[in-house]
Amino acid sequence: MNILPTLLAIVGSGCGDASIGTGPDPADAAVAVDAPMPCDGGDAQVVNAADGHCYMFFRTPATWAAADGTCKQIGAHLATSTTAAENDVILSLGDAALEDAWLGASDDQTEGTWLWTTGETVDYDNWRDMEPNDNGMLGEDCMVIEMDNSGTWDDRNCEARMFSYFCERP
Ligand SMILES: [Ca+2]
Ligand SMILES: [Ca+2]
Ligand SMILES: [Ca+2]
Repeated sequence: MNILPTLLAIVGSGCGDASIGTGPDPADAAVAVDAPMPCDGGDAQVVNAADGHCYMFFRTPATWAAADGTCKQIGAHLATSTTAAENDVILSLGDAALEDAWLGASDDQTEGTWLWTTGETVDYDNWRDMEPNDNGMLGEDCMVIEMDNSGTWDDRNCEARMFSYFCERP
């Protein structure tokens, strides 16, 4: 169920859809040079109608650093959730059965100071009660969105467990 059905445009969950219209016609190719990159990475995708950002959901679990690297390889970054509306868009793309997924924020540099990897400030926040808590001997410096808990956030150890993740491309 989409939370914001009128704001979202699901653009498909597979690759190589011939209906997208990126055929080899030379005239089309000339027009496509300056066109934005198609929103077609990962296992599922959504375009935020509010700003055109493309979000891609990767189901295969990875460490936070590996997920960050995968996003960068495709010209994206781990998703940054800077408004409640954006958090809903990201949540709508996820899978509650997978529980948690990485977002692109960390307090690895300075404990307790959360930074988005893009340099955006963490003004809007959606931490669950009592989080972030830097739990455990090794601490917790990487952010997940709780897909099974209305999209609240928690800090998790960046390497002890692997999670699914969201990439975002402006
Ligand atoms: Ca964002
Ligand atoms: Ca921490
Ligand atoms: Ca925590």
